[in-house]
Amino acid sequence: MATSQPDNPYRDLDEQIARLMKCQPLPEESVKALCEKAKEILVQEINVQPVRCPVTVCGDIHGQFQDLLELFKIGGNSPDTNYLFMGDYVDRGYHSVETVTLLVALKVRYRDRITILRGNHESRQITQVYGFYDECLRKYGNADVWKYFTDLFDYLPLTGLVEGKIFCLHGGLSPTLDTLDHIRGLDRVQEVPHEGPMCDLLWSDPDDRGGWGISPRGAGYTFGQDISEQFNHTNGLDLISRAHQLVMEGYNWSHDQNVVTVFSAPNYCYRCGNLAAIMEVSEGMAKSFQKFEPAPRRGEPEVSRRTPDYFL
Ligand SMILES: [Mn+2]
Repeated sequence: MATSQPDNPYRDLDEQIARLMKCQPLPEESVKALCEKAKEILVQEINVQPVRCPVTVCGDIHGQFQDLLELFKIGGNSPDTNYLFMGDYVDRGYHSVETVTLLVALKVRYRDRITILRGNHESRQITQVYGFYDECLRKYGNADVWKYFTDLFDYLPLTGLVEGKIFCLHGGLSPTLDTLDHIRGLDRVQEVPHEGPMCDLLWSDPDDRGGWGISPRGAGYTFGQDISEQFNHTNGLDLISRAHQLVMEGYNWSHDQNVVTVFSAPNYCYRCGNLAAIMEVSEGMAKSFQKFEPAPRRGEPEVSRRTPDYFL
């Protein structure tokens, strides 16, 4: 009897990942199957998904696929490096399809090595305005792939918790959520609502003013240092790590180091001139930041894109 190599049960998925790493979209049927598998995994995760260190925490990507490859060059490849992504994979950039497909494929392949949270752009309504819907139509000729992904987005966890100490989420705090247990109790499997606790987690921003404020974005709130300090104290946290805002150096401490903003899309929208960053959390929970510049681009149009209105 001939000895044969045992079949790699992940052969197809590994081939898909290799293809995606070359920025080639998958066939529609593969995306459908991938989203079904991802849904089975994500439904088992909870609203405050526990994450172990060491882990590298990343902010907005926004379809900047070449810059995501640059991120992996700086931070290490998945699964050699554990990753926690804080949302906003799609919209704005030219490669939302390849970006979100790759991250979802990595999640399916290495579920314990990568955590993908929901951002305010992982939404049916927002993606119809800011690019992902149009990109799906352009690349697939119909909206099915957009529907597979936006149905999957409903299952993404809202927040992650690194070793019980670093609370990670896309936007910020909510006046209706005092404790992590409140967040654990939310029913998250739905489109991002226009208001309320789930909306706030994905839309809010820290502010220099104390207390709660009206957000200029039209969704979520602004919250002051007093709010962050109280939340961290109540929940035994060291730090709130969040994304959602362009910061020119790629990361930015605020609220006396109770809050850090991490933004991982360099030269955002191919025009903002900012650095990107990732936050590495070591085995001993030490934090260090790696900054990076945009990947060199070839053959992509140097057009000016609409400036994101809600950053103003
Ligand atoms: Mn955002």
